[in-house]
Amino acid sequence: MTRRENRAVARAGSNIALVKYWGKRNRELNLPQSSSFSLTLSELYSTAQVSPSPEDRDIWEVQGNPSKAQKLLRAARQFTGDNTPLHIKIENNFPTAAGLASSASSMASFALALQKFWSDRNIPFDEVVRWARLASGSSVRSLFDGYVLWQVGKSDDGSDDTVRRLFPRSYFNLSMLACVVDDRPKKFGSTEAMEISRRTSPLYWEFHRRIPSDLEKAIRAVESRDLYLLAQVAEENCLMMHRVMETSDPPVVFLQPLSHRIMELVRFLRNKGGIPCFFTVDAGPNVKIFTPPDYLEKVLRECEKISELKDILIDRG
Ligand code: 2P0
Repeated sequence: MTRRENRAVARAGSNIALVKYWGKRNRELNLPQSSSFSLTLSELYSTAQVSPSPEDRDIWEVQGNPSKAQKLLRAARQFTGDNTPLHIKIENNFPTAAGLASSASSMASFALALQKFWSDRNIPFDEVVRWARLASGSSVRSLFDGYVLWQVGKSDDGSDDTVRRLFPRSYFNLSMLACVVDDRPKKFGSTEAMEISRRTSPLYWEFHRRIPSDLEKAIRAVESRDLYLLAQVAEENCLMMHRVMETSDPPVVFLQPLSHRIMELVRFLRNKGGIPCFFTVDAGPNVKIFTPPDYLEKVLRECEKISELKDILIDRG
C-alpha cells in the first residue's frame, strides 16, 4: 500500500479553560491577548480521519460549517506544498449543542491527523500548533492532555507563544459535568463576541490586567491540589469574562436565569454542603461543574433534580 492510500486518524479531547482566553492581539494570526490555562477532557473528544479523496476535489464530512477546517487545511497545504484532494471526516462523540468547545477538539484532532497523514515529511510540532491556532485559538490547548498552559510571547508573529502541558490530569484528577441549559444555536460566535468585547467593553483591559495573577493562582492551586483556591480563581475569572461581554455594546449576554441557579447551587454545595466543587461557564449558557471523582455521584444527583436541564454530560477523568 502506498502512503497515498493510507488513512490517518487522530483524536483530541475537548478542553475547558480555568483561566479564559477572551480577546486577540492579532485577529488574522489568531494570537491571544493573554495567556490561558485549561484542562483537556478524556471522554468527550473529537476524531479526525484524513485519506486521499476518490474524486478530484476535497470531500468534507464535518458537523456544521467547514470554514475553520478549510482555513487549517490551507495553512497545512501552504507548508507541505501538497495539494492532493483529501477526504476529511471529523466527528465529536458529544452533541455539538452541549456548549463544549467542539471547535477546539475538532480542529486539534484535524491538525494531528494531517501531521500523521504527512508523517514522512517530519512536520515540526510548532507548525501543527500554528495550523490549529489559525482555525480556532483554543484548539491549541486540546493538542495536549491534562492541565495545559497557552502562554503569550512578545513577538508580533506569535513565534514565541508557547503551549505545553504543566500537569497530567491524574496529578489532580477532577471529574466534569456539563449541565446543558440550552441547546439552541448561540446568538454570537466566540470570534465575533471577543471582537465586540475588545472594541466596546469598559472592562476588557481590566480582565486582561488580572490574568497574570489569576494564572499564577490557578497553577499554584493545581500544583498544591487545592480545590478551594482553584474554585475561587476559576469562578472569578469566568464571571469577569461574562461581565466583559455583558458590558459590551451590543451586550453579549450568554448567562440565563437557569445558569445562575446552577452556579448558586454549586456554591451552596461547596460552602454549606461539604462537597468540593466549582463551576465555569464558556461562551454560552451551559454550566460546567468540576468535582473530585468521589463526589461525582452526589453532584450528579443534585443536578438531576433540576428538571429544566436539557442534558448532563459527564467526563469522569
Ligand atoms: C476559552 N473560549 O478559553 C474561551 C472561553 C470561549 C470562552 O476559546 O476566535 O473558538 O476561533 O480563536 O477558540 C472559544 O474561542 O475562538 C474560547 P477563535 P475559539 O476556552
